[in-house]
Amino acid sequence: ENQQKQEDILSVSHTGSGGLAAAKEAVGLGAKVAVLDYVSPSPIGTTWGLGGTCVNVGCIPKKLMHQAALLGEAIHEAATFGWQLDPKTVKIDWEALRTSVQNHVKSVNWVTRVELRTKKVEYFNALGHFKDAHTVVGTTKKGEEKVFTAKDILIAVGGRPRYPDIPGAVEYGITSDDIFSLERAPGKTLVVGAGYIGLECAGFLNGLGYDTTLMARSIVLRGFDRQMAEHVAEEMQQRGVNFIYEAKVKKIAKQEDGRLLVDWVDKDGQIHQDVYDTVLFAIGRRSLTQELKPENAGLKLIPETGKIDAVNEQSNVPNIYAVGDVLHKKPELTPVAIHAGKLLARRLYGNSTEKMDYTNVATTVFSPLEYGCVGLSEEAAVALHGQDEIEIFHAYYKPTEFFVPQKSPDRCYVKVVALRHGDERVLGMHFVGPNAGEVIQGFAAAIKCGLTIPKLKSTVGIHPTVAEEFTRIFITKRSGLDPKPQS
Ligand code: NA7
Repeated sequence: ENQQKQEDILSVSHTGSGGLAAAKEAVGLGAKVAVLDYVSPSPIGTTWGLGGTCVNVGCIPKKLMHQAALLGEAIHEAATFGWQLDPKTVKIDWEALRTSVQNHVKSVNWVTRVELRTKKVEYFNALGHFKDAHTVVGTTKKGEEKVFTAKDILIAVGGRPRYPDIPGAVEYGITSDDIFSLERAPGKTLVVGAGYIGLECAGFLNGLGYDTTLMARSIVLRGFDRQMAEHVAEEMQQRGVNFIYEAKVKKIAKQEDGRLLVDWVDKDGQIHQDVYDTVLFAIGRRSLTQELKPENAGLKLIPETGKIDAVNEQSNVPNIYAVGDVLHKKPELTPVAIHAGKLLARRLYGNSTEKMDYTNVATTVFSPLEYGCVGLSEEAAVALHGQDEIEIFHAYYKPTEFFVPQKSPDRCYVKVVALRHGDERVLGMHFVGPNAGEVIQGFAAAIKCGLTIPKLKSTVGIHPTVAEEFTRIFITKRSGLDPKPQS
């Protein structure tokens, strides 16, 4: 079958957040839209349904497993509040957790499918590649080809986890593509990579009670505020995650008992061996752009990363656009892709001129003690404006709910990065503590509105919350005063 399909816009997208958002918006504006979607199985054979990384192997299952870990913690605290239970008998049933998580994911897959149908977006389960700038060939699982021509083409294929080039990595390692649907309990786990995903996975696995080691080749959370990143890592260490810094895995082999023998080298070149049940790689993600045969359309990629250097989501080919994780130097975050996709559709098929603003996007690392931030890190602000022009407000705080179970508040910390002179505009806000995402979201809106230090200080807090800590800041780093709580 070689059927020619003509569209206004074709989204090659794995039905990820960005592609879907653009497709639905474009249909609403009267465009004829088709979406190509295809998930290649992971090396161990994991595959999934509609909705892309966020829904299937990212934000959604991650948040649920994080929540499962938090609940485990809460059970232990509950006794101090008078709940009669025996914490010693409390343990996680991995199969039950996985089933619950996957049931939710499947329900979202279903809703996505129905939505595409009701919104009249044509959906094809086929892997796309360019024939020319207006033509894409989709190949189905059975090897059948369908040809699509479109006025505009949107690339929103996102990325997949990378594997290191070492013996045994692809054969025996897993990634975030596999962990949320893993058949067996992960057991003793080595997480390799200290980015967002590595920290989150190590955090919830440790919280669920699995012996967890995180191996970092350099620092944790590159690109984030250094002090906050260290807080997150120290807190995880305190909770029992074993950190190995400046180390690299050299080889993975399978023992006769099925467990994995890992050779790794430390910073002095010393070789070590350890046995794990699971090795999870979280060493970054690769864009799926090469598979698109971009050369056939004249589409240029950044050679080192395969990413697309778009201006207002438009690539070097005028009718080819891109949103989401395939974009060069843009945040790899679902809501960013959704927002950019919607605005692009409105510019293409509505009369809008509104462009995507990629600055001051808030985000949260769902580490056991969460880290939410928006705007500039301390380092970035100083690099941009100079030390003399930047004021850093900071404070440690004790969440009220930490007192009864006598939880350590050592790492609960807020930091506000602001201009020191003029209107004292707030450039960045950083929060380590419970519900960091909920806390930082509202302040992100305030920063969009031009929040200043006087305005923040004149905001009345809600007591007792953790978010109110931002309204109580008065100690600057420059003053040298102790930011620890006095009580
Ligand atoms: P990131 O944020 O790119 O982090 C990758 C991490 O893996 C980082 O700590 C890297 O260390 C480390 N890394 C990279 N290559 C290797 C090799 N070969 N060996 C060991 N460690 C390595 O990727 P994530 O997957 O965590 O997250 C990607 C996005 O998904 C993120 O933006 C979120 O939005 C969700 P480095 O700092 O380079 O020394």
